[in-house]
Amino acid sequence: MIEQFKKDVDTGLSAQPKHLSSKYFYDDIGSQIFQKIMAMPEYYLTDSEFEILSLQAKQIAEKLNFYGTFNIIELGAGDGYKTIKLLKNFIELGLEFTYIPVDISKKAIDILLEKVAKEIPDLKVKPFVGDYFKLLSTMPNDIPSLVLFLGSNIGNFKKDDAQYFLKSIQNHLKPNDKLLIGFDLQKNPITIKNAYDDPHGITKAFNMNLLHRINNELGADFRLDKFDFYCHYNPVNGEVRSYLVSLKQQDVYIKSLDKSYSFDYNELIWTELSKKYSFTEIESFCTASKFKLTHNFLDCKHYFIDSLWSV
Ligand code: AVJ
Repeated sequence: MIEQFKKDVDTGLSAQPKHLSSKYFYDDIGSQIFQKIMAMPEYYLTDSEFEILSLQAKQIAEKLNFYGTFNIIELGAGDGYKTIKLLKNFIELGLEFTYIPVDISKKAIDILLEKVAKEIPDLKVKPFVGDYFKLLSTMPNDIPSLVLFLGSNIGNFKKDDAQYFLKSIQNHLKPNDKLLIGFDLQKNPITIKNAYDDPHGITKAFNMNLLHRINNELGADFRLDKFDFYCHYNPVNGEVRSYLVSLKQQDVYIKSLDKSYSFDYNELIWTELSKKYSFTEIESFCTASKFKLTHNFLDCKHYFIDSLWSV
């Protein structure tokens, strides 16, 4: 874990242009900041997907075509706020299933389990801490699975990586299985910009936490007041890109790598891609990864899609 982190930090800060991966945002502090992001009114993604899972659970259940018991496998379960709504609705509809939340963070799973036990005490839960594909390859043949990959988490992947990831999921599924995957749609660029360049400084804190983490875990001496946050949305290609900006020419020493890194005045570190999709892109992702598109579930504003794919 820490070895991979060290390696990725060294690679990213030695590269030209510099980059760090958004997958390292989510330590305990980062996960808490992300909860605050999801609660911001500007971060419409939460409300849009919540609406879909609240109001269209019955329609989703009908399209599943599952008879009898099934599994719901959630990849990167997070805090479960939106999923719990879906699970509750499914139970009210009389569906019978086991919920299998999967996350690499034990702490995230523990928090989720506590919440689920409180809100849906009768739910059958079989949590898994570890690699998504490890879990998928242990699933039995006799019971179908609905795999959830919600929240537009796919938006963090570059195109080829997203393609490879979806294809790997497809390879691990059985003929009756389904995938419900969230995509944030292209929309008025101002709406998108406001969701990421927020006036509260929460998204800035989310990015800054990466430097804080490198200081704490790798013994670096990043001076957080000498970096700022910048992000921008390009409506031509649907990409939100987030950066940290060096506010002066400076050197940063990382103890556990015993190495210094130079930053120019105004040099950028690219931290995140949050891709927004068109319908055509979603369809071609689906076909290219050998899935069949069963149905697109949209919120009333048409901001977000939960797309249901069959094997
Ligand atoms: C969790 C990847 C969907 O890209 O919208 C929120 C993370 N970054 N604000 C996103 C995030 C900045 C989020 N995802």
